[in-house]
Amino acid sequence: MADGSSISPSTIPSSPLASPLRHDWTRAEVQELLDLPFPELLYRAQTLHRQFFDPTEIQISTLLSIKTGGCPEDCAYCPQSSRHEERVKAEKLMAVDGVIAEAKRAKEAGAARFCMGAAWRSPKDHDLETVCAMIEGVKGLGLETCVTLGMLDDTQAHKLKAAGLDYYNHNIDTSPEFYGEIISTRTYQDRLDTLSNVREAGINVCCGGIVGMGEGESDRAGMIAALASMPKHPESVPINLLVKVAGTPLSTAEDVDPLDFVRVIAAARVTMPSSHVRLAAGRENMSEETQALCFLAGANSIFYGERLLTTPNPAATRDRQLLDRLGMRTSVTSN
Ligand code: SAM
Ligand code: DTB
Ligand code: SF4
Repeated sequence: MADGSSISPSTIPSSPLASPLRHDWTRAEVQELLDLPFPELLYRAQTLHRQFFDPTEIQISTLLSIKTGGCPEDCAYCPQSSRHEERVKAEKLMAVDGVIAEAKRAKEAGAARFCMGAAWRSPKDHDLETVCAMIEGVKGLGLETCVTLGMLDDTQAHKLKAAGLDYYNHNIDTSPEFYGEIISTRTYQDRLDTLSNVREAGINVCCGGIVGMGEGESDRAGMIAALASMPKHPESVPINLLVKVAGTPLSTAEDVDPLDFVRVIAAARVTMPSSHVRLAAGRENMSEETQALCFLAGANSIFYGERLLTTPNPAATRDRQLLDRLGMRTSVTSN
């Protein structure tokens, strides 16, 4: 971290409003952002946030695991991988009716978007038909829809689009260089290929990653630079703080300094100013003050409801209280 006296004129533009939407961010430039004095980084993030959004508004999405556990992939962070000492029991794909009933509850609790996650490497064709029926039903309730089903080819992406899917979540998870330390059963390029199939089908992209997996600061910079140099920025950028789950290889990963986590949120906001930046997994173990700092740094979306996919999330009533304390409110529409 630089001290205030070492700020060079080149690291701080004369106007933080200069050219806000860029697609050519380098890792070195993002590293410079992460190294800025905290007040400077937050000022830049807030200035850009206000150009694109009302800083008092938070988008809220509710998650449901529609197919839990038994996943053949080896993602080191994930409790649903069948390759780890398994904590989560493998279940079958939920029935459409049960999913719609959960979506109704989420809507009544105030969610704007309903995100359905499946522990698959990629969906099988007959399962995809069922997921399409879920999307149609959830959309019929007036909720935005998001699914995360693993890798997709272009035909599958078009089927989801035809069912009315609004968003597809597929994370790059970390920097291209660190990726191989975390997952060996699919490549970083596989992730990019799915993202490009999703884009080409005309579905909005939800793509982000995880902080706290033992990556270096330069990997955090590399992850943000990779997201921010996509030809079109993901419309939603979830930044997850690793949820350390017993039985996974990352269960004993080192804690992240909360202020460093806030810096990653701010760097996402500065580099992708028109995207929703989601303070995603990890809030259960985060102080409300750190969450408030994340909102000040430009986070404007959260997962809402007491469960993520398989791990706990703060109760909706607690989140309502926190937003009230901060004088913030949930947004009715989102991108
Ligand atoms: N199987 C699909 C896939 O991997 O694309 C979809 C579900 S997967 C659980 C979705 C995302 O959740 C992962 O890409 C990862 O970023 C995030 N995730 C999973 N386990 C996590 C954990 N323990 N802590 C934080 N984020 C996690
Ligand atoms: C994302 O980036 N985070 C969510 C969602 N997309 C699918 C998942 C978080 C999972 C946390 C661990 C669990 O609950 O199993
Ligand atoms: Fe499977 Fe997704 Fe978990 Fe990886 S992150 S093990 S692909 S459910």
